[in-house]
Amino acid sequence: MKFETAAVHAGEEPVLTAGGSGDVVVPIHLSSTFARRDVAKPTGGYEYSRSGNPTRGALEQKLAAIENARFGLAFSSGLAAETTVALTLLKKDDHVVAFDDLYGGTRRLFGHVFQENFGIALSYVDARDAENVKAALRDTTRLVWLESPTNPLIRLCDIRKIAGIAHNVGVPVIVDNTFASPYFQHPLALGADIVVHSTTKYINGHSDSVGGAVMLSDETLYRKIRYNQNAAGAILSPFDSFLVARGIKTLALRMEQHQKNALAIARYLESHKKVSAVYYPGLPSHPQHALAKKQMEGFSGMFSFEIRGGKRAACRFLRSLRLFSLAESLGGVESLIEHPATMTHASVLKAEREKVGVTDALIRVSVGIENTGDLIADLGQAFGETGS
Ligand code: P1T
Repeated sequence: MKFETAAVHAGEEPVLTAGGSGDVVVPIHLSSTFARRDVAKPTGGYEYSRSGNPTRGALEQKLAAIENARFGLAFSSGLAAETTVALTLLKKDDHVVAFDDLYGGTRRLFGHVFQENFGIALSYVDARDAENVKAALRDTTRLVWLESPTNPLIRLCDIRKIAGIAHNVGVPVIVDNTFASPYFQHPLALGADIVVHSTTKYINGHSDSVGGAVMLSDETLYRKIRYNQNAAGAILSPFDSFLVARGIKTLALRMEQHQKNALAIARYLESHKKVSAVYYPGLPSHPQHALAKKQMEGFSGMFSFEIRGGKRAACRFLRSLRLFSLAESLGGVESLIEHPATMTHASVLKAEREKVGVTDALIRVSVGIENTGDLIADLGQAFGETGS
């Protein structure tokens, strides 16, 4: 099955046999518990909705199908998915190598929770150069954590190369595929062991559900993560599972329009006198444009840019927009814009932020699926009001 077909049908084949109701859309099973006739025989394999729920199960099949994975798991948030993966793979005194440009919440989880509370050692490296990952590996390294493209600087790393380096010493590679979406990048096919997503973003796509996902093909590891998900209780509700399954059906269509708009707007900004830099992997000027073309099947709808005039100009510009909402999050049908230094990455220490390149002039854009001309007109009028 090709992507668009799996996105519509996986996990939702109508049951036409006796006892089935022929629903073409998975029902929302709200029951928190499931009755059984015999003590040792759960009905249909279901016991209690934290351990398993038919609506969540349908979504999990769809999640696996769109990442070409054997298994999928649906979590209550992206960070719940990340936490469960980390607590499955890490023990006290273990070491993690991570890309230095990551979502601020992921840095907070590793830096302030796993490092401070559980003695996990952390090395942040610029993974644009795979040799930096190699140099940071220790005998105690138990996982390599990557985003590609990264949040918020839209940097890429060579997933295949890094997976080769890490696997040489038996270390698994986890890729947060949120920015690319499963439509534009398949990290498992590039050698990654586990993919994580914030389904809050492109996968659900309508800014009306917070959720997370883990996709992988190793059965032993899947069973361990599933066990810990149930132990920790980090599950997606039946209603959210329905919403996410519905969102996935239009993922391919949405991603094409996100990309079309992002490319047009990135080109517009690149030639704007009030913009000093645009970071979008679809632009030939992006230093990793060649890697993007090799590793991704498209460039997605996320980019960031630096406005001339620093934080003052950034704030004035952001206040002047009418169509773009000034808000955290990304990947919804509506265009969102934000200031990473004071919003999504405020929990990262200023010195660390600036070392990576998240300046006060940086603005991050999640381009929606609206009309391209309307979006460019809104940016134009906001530039007009900056007066810088
Ligand atoms: O918000 P949550 O569903 O828990 O997902 C966390 C997360 C994980 N990974 C990436 C790459 C992310 O961007 C996020 C969440 N990011 C935002 C809310 C944001 O505006 O960047």
